[in-house]
Amino acid sequence: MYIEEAKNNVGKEVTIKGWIYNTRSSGKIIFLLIRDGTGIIQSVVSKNDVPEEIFQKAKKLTQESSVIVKGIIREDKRAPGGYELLLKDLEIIQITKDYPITPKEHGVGFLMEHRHLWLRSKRQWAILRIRHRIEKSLRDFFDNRGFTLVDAPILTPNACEGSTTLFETDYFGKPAFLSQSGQLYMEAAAMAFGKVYCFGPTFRAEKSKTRRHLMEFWMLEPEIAYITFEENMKIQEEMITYVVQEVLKNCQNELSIIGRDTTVLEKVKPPFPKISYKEALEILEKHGKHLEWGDDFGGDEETILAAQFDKPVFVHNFPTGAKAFYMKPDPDNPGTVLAADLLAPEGYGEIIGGSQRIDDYDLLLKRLKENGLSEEDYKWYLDLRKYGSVPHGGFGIGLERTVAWIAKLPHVRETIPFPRLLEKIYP
Ligand code: NSS
Repeated sequence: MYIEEAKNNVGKEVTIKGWIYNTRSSGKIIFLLIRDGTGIIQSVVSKNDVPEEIFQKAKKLTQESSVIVKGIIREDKRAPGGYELLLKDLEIIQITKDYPITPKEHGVGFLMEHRHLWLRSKRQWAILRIRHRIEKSLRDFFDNRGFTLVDAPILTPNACEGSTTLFETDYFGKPAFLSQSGQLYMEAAAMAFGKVYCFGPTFRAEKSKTRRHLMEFWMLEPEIAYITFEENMKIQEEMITYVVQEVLKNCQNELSIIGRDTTVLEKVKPPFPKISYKEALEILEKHGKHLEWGDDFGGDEETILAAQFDKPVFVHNFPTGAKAFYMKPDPDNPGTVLAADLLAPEGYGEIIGGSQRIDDYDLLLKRLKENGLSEEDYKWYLDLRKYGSVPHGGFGIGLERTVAWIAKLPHVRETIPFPRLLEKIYP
């Protein structure tokens, strides 16, 4: 049996294969907290109820020793989780000595060095289960709407999001780069399949050490032929609402383990507020942050903007110069592009970046050149504007930032099993 199935096994004798999370003894009774990956259950070893040999074995158990136990499940409101195992038999697989992570407090640096073990802790378990639910609900959202999953390459010949954050590698004597985004490939795929998405790791050599930046992060990127800018934002609204609802429905245990107050999440329903970049500058000015037209927002600015609303907020119509080469100019607002970022509430900031793409060949070529990119490198991408070009758009949602917000974590490093941070690649 897996521990999560305890409620269906009350009164039955079961076998649990797992590890000792913690032990506590009061003379004639030993309490073992056993975890098996699906949950934690308290197991009671009573000197009066088991052979002396089993009681002596139980006494030897240490944190993270691996065991197979047999016993009877009973309901007990006082036990953590509401169920308890009355131990009958115990097989020791390994006695663990000197497990480095003890129930006392450890610094984050130490825990990160032991990330391979830290994953076993209750809080990390809960966070990564929430991550899993978010990934699953994101996929389900698009699968249920007739999107085709198209995998983008990881090794790429050119940049999508600016050349300053590229990780370069050698590809048979020529430079190649780890993908910053699958977008350009999704634009090709959208012309073949209509509605597509990719979901994979992306890489950015960000020279910044912030609570929002990873060098390797996961991004889901939908791309849709014939979509309008308004429709693009509407899908994002529906997607975020769906994901939050799914987490609330399926992760109550995990949310309570990490102590997440869910009242804010319950408010996440459409419509989301929308402000223009210009309005955003005015809000920032009121909060003592002066930005010039064209300046990009940093973490501090996003935090201020996001904190003004109790739902995610779209910031749209950014100045052309502040954004990527492929974004379509807004004919109604010269000098700006049809791009929107979605900022998460509670001060989290940007979790989605999206836009309408340039569909005109000549304009795209001009923008490439203005951005110092070579026509030769982007020949295939330009082809898409030569053969049946249509209005289209899409967005990218950063998984780790979304997990950080939904789980209300202070830093993205706990949202991914093995984070790649500035100059840190161990374990
Ligand atoms: O650079 S983005 O704003 N946009 C793109 O990459 C587009 N090509 C997406 C598209 O339209 N298909 O990145 C999108 C999101 C951003 O909102 C963050 O949530 C996340 O990707 N992101 C990051 N997360 C963690 N660490 C880093 N360094 C990072 N950079 C972006």
